[in-house]
Amino acid sequence: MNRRDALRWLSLGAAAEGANLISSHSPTGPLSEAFAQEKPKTLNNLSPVKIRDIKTILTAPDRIRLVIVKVETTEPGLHGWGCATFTQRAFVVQTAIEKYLKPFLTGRNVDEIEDIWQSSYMSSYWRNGPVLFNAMSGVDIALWDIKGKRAGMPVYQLLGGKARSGADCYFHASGRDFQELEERARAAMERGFRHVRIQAGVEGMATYGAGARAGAATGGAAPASDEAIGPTNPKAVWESAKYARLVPKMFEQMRAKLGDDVELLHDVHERVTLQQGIQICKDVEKYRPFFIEDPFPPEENAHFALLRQQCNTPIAMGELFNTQHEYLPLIKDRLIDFIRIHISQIGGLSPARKVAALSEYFGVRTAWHGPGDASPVAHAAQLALELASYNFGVHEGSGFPQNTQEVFQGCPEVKNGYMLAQEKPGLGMEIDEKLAAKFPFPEGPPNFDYSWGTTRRKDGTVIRP
Ligand code: GCO
Ligand code: MG
Repeated sequence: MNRRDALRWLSLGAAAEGANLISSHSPTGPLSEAFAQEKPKTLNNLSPVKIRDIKTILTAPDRIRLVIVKVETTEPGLHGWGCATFTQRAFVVQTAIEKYLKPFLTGRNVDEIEDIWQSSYMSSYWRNGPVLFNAMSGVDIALWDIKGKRAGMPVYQLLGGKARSGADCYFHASGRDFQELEERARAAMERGFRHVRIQAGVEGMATYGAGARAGAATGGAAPASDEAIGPTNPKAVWESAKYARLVPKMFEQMRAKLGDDVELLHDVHERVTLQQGIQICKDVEKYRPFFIEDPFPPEENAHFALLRQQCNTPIAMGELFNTQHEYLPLIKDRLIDFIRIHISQIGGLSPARKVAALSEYFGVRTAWHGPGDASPVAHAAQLALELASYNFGVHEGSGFPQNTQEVFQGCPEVKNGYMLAQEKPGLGMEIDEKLAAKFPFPEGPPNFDYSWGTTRRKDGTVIRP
């Protein structure tokens, strides 16, 4: 091509671009036209797709209160699903979505995921926090679902494609005693799980994740009467010293019985003193746990540096984190090995993919929070990120109960201990809204799970969850 042809080609290109800018109808005047997006080739001549409506679906197919967001668009039949599940404060999240994000975002171009996240983040002036971030997450994940559908590919492809065929999952095994725990862990291994979380009950104590041993105080259940629980009338009782001495014995027994092939995980759930947190991590080191989770509460992040100096036990932390102020120091100073963030808690897939990328450079792997109060939509979004991230660690979850699978059609499948993505555009899921409505939130005061904030020490002091 000689110089004259090149110049003619360039001027033609510029003219076409100018014309293109004039033709697009972005919502607010000439400036935004200047920044009108270069439409992807496949969508030439199609007007930008806008957010037409944002709906919140509250459903509890298996008694866990889930908050789902549906973003409907101006393109007939095109919508996206997102997870905004903050199960302990579901109604507040619903209000944040319906009263604030919906009017703020209706009419926006669905392609502008990052700007929608940033402008929503700024829109409340005061920002950072579980309610607003969960609300933003519902919209954010739904927009990624829509972008995958518009692109005709699964979301993991948008994030860089598969770095592995499936996500290795960990199974929750719990027992009121070691015998019961061993049986359940063995059953999980026979189902193909290579990672098993072990939680055992403590005699007479309201134990996290293991139900109480026979004759124990109620394990975090709602108080019998509507008598308000306070420092002078503790019901669900927890004292950590006995538990801190039991954990190494549990690991010793399970390692001896289950062998060396299985990866053993445990969640301390921040229910111990700082010294006990360190001691537990030191005492179980010889049993080579896959990770010990939440030895300290987020309020004591500074203690991880002391722990790091004393033992090499892999540490997982983060399900209670809301902001980078909490997770950045632990990641950049290599004080944890697994980041356990609840992705809707920080605002969805957009911020989570940044955390995944950041963590890779500091040797931290992902183990996103994924219990029953993360909906299948959140699991599908996490899975997309896990398939496309080099620094994947493990996926929390072992499949979805029947009712949940019927409401959330296209739940990711778990086979031989691996969670597998749906090879469909977007997140590959559809929610049966009619069926979802048949599972309203469980009735009865106070209409949220009661165990948090009601478990106390014998002297009545309230414990951290
Ligand atoms: C986990 C968590 C959960 C939380 C629950 C709070 O590691 O899975 O600790 O069990 O306690 O999600 O609602
Ligand atoms: Mg946990």
